[in-house]
Parts: sequence; C-alpha cells; structure tokens
Amino acid sequence: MGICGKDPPPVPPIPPCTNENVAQILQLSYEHKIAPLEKRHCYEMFHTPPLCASEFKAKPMVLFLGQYSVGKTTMIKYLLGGDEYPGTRIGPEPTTDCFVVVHHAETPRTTMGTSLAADGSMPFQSLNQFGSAFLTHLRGAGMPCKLLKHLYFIDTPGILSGQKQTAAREYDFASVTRFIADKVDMIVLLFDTSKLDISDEYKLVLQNLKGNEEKIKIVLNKADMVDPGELIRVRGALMWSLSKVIDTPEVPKVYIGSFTEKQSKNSEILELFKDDYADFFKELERLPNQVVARRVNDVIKRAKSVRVHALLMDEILRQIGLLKTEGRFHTVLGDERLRAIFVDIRLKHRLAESDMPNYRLYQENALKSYFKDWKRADETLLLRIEEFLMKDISTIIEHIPHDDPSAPSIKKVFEDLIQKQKENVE
Ligand SMILES: Nc1nc2c(ncn2[C@@H]2O[C@H](COP(=O)(O)OP(=O)(O)O)[C@@H](O)[C@H]2O)c(=O)[nH]1
Ligand SMILES: [Mg+2]
Repeated sequence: MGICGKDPPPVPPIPPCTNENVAQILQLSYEHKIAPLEKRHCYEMFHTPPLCASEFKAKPMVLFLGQYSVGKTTMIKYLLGGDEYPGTRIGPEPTTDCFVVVHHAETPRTTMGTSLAADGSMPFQSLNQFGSAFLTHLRGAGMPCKLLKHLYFIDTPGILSGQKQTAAREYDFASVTRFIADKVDMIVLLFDTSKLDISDEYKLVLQNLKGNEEKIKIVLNKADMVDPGELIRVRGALMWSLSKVIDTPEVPKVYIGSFTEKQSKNSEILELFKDDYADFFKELERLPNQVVARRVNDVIKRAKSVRVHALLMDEILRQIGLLKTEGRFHTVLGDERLRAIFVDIRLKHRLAESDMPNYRLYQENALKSYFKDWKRADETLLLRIEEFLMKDISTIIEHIPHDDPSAPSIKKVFEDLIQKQKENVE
C-alpha cells in the first residue's frame, strides 16, 4: 500500500509489444505508469503538461529559427517545391509575426491558433498552456503538398536583432521556443552570410535549446550573396561564434546554401552547395524513420525526470514533517536546506548532475506552487515507473521498427526537388 492511504487503481493489461504497435504501447505505458505519478506530484506546475494521445502518433516536426529576414519562410517555400503556404509573407522587413504550423490538408486553408491548439487530431494541444496572448500569435496553414504528408514545418517570427528587445513581445518568446524545441524532431537554425552577429535574444534562444543539441541543423543561408572564396571565411567565423554559445562536444556541421529559386540559375553556385543540399535533404528524409525512436527517447527522459521529481517532493515533505505551515515550506525550500536535499537525493539514488532539475527553476516553481497539493510518494506508483524504466523500456526498444513504410515516398519528394533544381540550371 502507498504511504499516503488508498492504493492507486491497478494498471489494466497492456498488450504485448510488436513492431507494429510500439507507439501505442508507449502511450499506454505512459498513461498508466508515468502520468499517475505526474498527477500526484503536480509535475505540470514544475515542468510541462502531460503528453496527449496525439503526440504519440504525430508525424515528425521541423522547427525553423533565425533572425528576421534570414530566409526561414523562403526556405519552407523551397522545400514545399516552390509553393507558398496559405498566408505566406516574404520580404526584407519583419514579416512573420506568428508561429505558423504548416501541415497537410486537401485544400489550402488557414486556421487560428485557438482552433489549432484545440484540434485533437494534431499534436499541438499543449501550446494552450501559454495562454491567449500566445495563441493569437499562432496559426495553422494547411495545403495539399506531398512532403507534408510526412512532416510538419513550424515557421517562427524572426528573432529580434540588437540588444534586450525581448520585452517588445506580448509573450515569453524564449519559453515558447524552448517548449517547442523539446517536442520537435529537428531544429533548423538559420544564419545569414551578411549578418553573422548573434543578438541577445538569439543567444537566449540558443541557450534554451540545451538538451536538444542533437536535433540542431545549422544552415548558413543566402550563400549566393558572397563570393565562393569569402564563404569559407564566413563559415569559420560562424562556427567560432556558435562554439561560444552552443555547448556541444563536436563542432556542428554547417550546411551552406541558398534555399530560394531566384539564384538557382547560377550553376557555379549550385555546384558549390550541391553536396550540402543532398546531405540536408537526407537528414529530413530520415526523420519519419527515426520518429518512433525519438518518441521512445522523449518518454524515457520524461519518466526519469518524473521519478526524480517525486523523490524530491517526498524528501522535502518528510523534512517539513507533520506541521505543514507556509513558514515550514519556506524554511525547507530555502537555499540551505534545499541544496542539501538535492545533493542527498542525487547521491542516494546514484543520479548524475544532469539527471537533476535546474535548481533555481525548481525552487522558483516550488515557491509558486500550492503547498496543499504536495503529496508524499506512493510506493506502488514509484515501483511502476521503475518497472517501466528497468523492464518495459527494453522490450519497447527491441521492437522499434527500422524501416518506415513511407520511406520511398518521401525519398521521391527530395529526388524530384533535386531534379527540378538541375532543370532550372540547364
Ligand atoms: N539572395 C538571397 N535572398 C534570399 C534568400 N532567401 C531569402 N531571401 C530574401 O530574404 C528576404 C527575407 O526572406 P523571408 O523568407 O521573408 O525571411 P524570414 O523573415 O526569415 O522568414 C526576402 O526578400 C527573400 O527573398 C537567399 O538564399 N538568397
Ligand atoms: Mg518569415
């Protein structure tokens, strides 16, 4: 029985895992073995809302980030075979002031943020947490494009240039970006050959991509604007300034390109980028094949974090004791005690530093939370999450399919794109 009274409801039988039902088994395991612990310990208040069913089935998502006018919208248009998504605005001035989810639809249409975030068939319900100030800056753009049968593209408002202009926005741009970055499968970071400086807001956004470094693809765009010799120097300069902001063991690959049809008549330039184009397309092509593995990975990360969260809350409450007054909470959540609790839990459960939540953020959220909702751990629920991490997950990983049935179809889309490019040059 749990430490705190009633036993939780039993886990209903979960069917055996096969190559065909991995996503469904993952979802069932999450709903019955992880989500109940999240609910018990108000995980949402400290981290992110529970995963919803549509997220387990979702197609891979690609997020485009970069300063104003770096060519994000133009690049999406290019990848869609030259078709603009409904409501597209391209230009040298700040154009896209919205996050736009570009998705497949039989006929071109646009949807408001509130409808998009309410649509149970799409994986965007969790965006509701950012409230109406954000939802008015969110749109859906549907169109009948083959590539969109396999992927979602997310276009974003330009990152502000210069210093400390974030206050100009009505919502917290960096938090929204961090949240979306956690959910997506690839993050395309665009840089402009003529404007390499990384603004304060861009730095904040890059710092917020922590933990998602492996999803990042860097594109040095508008390469047609500088001469080929200069490009190498520009690429070096970009890699140098990025290495100071993004913390990765290897210097990330920088794809050089110009994803617009305007310049493709110039065969010399095309010749220069053609390997980068092909490599970049290959990365996109691989996404549907990797999507199940990535969802499994996300759920493992989340399960570990939920477990640590439960252990922390339990220890804090143990130290508070029976007299649960506001004053006691503030004492135990003060730096002296809380830091010691973090160290204790980490050592006792043999966790790495990176397994622990961000200390300051944790403390901040803890002090903002409703103390009356805090609960001690429930042994049964903790055992379930441990069973998931120690046992279930290895069976799930064993059954991750390696060949996506849609692979030939997405491959064809990119072959056509490369062919079209060649014809443009000839
Ligand atoms: N020369 C050149 N211009 C580009 C390229 N990509 C985009 N542009 C231009 O840059 C401007 C801004 O593009 P846009 O896609 O609206 O940028 P966004 O704000 O990042 O979405 C437009 O005038 C585009 O035509 C490129 O590769 N080369
Ligand atoms: Mg744009």
